[in-house]
Amino acid sequence: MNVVKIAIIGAGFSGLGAAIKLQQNGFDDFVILDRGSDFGGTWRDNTYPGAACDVPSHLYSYSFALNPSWSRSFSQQPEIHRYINHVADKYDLGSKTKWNTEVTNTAWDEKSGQWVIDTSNGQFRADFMIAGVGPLCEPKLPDVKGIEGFTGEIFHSARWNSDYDLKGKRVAVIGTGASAVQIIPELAKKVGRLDVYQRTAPWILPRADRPYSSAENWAFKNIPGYQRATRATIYAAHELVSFGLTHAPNMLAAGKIAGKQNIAKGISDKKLRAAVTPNWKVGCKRILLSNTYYPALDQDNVELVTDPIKEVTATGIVTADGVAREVDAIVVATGFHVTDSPVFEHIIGKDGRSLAQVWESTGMQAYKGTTVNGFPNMFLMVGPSTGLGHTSMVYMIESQLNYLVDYFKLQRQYDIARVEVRPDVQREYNVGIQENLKSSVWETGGCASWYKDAFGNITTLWPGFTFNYRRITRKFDLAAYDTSSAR
Ligand code: N01
Repeated sequence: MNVVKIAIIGAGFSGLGAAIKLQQNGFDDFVILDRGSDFGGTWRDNTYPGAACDVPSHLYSYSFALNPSWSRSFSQQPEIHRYINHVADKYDLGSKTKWNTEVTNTAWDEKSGQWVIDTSNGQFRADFMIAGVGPLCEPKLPDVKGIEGFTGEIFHSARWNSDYDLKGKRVAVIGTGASAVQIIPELAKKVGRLDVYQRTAPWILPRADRPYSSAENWAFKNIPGYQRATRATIYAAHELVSFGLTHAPNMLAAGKIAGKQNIAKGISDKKLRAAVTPNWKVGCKRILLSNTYYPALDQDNVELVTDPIKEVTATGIVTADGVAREVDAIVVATGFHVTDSPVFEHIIGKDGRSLAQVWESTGMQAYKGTTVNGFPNMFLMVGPSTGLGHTSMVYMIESQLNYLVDYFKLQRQYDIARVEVRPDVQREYNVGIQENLKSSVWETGGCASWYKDAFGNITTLWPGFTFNYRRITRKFDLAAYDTSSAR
């Protein structure tokens, strides 16, 4: 039996960040549990061709571990993965991590005041549990008739099979979201034929990506404050744009014009231009960035299929118009279980009910995206209503880490054994979140998206400026919690 004070589940940006901050503040009795074999989380798992971040490198990194050597303004997956591992090495966190350790169940044990964590590598007990599993980690497969009977190669974008050579093959990509628009231009270069199955056209704006020159990297490294100033400028621009695109009509109109110009620039065929023009407001779903997606669709070996998929056969895909397209491989880029993640079924609270059961009737709810009534001593990283469409999640993660570390300082000071957010506080907080979302484009933009749950509520996104989230997480507000110090 492994007993620790704090168990951190997940070795991605959240889990690693939590470990570093705890360690820096003198909390060394923790373990990180991860099902993989190195750091990176989503940036380890998403190895599809073209994988890159839509947030500029200087902002999409820890404020306490700046990297002056980013090779591009928007980093690609291998570089972000290397960065995360470099940071983990710097803080020597490999030795605190149990690899290939899949968490299968976690349950609060009121008697011992501990979380009991079952893994593929034995059982752990911890006084506190930090769940940094990531909201976009459980691949979602499309509910399409016959898909299990396909005899060719088939895999999800987040489980890329790099052993399968797609060169010269007939390939279908299902989906046109953030992952697909990065994959499609890369596949179009090498496959024989590419069928792109679009259910809803996305808005795509130009991507201002470029390599950094050695002079710029020299300046980031050697000129005091230059990298921080660059980061602050990017942060401010993203805050304004993100708020504008989600709330201000003028910005929405400007976004639509820019999106249409991007289509006109990338596609020569009028019918194809019409087919990729969305019929919902910019920003309602995640805005995508690409300079290569539209030109790829315009290639002779690529076909955009807009008729709905009727079924998958052993050898291909049949659409509602009766056309059958035979393929060697299908890439499923259909996103993730976010509001219905199977992870929620394996977190069991004080009355024996899982997070999935508790949220079945209310949708995802937490206090400050972090603590949940009924689940004492548990902290969710990137929990409900903390996601973002247009700026860096690392900023939100660091805000949550402030909140967590402040809690552990209080815990040490007052010897707190049990902490549980009060139900009234959590309820009121979530009413406020929903109120703030009402005027946002995510509500009013006329689209369906993974931002919404089965009730049609947006329980994934933070509704305002991110500095407001930073403000409310600066200090751990003990008054919002029931606590006890007697073990
Ligand atoms: O997934 P998605 P994703 N038949 O859910 C379609 C982050 N991310 O992996 O729009 C046919 O966005 C679905 O169609 P529709 C980022 O936060 C970031 O692409 O629902 N199609 C949609 O086109 C992002 O938002 C980066 O009508 C079906 C697509 O599949 C999140 O991850 C890169 C279907 C799913 O799109 C998820 O992105 C990658 C069906 N049955 C990911 N079911 C960067 O930073 C679904 N679809 C760049």
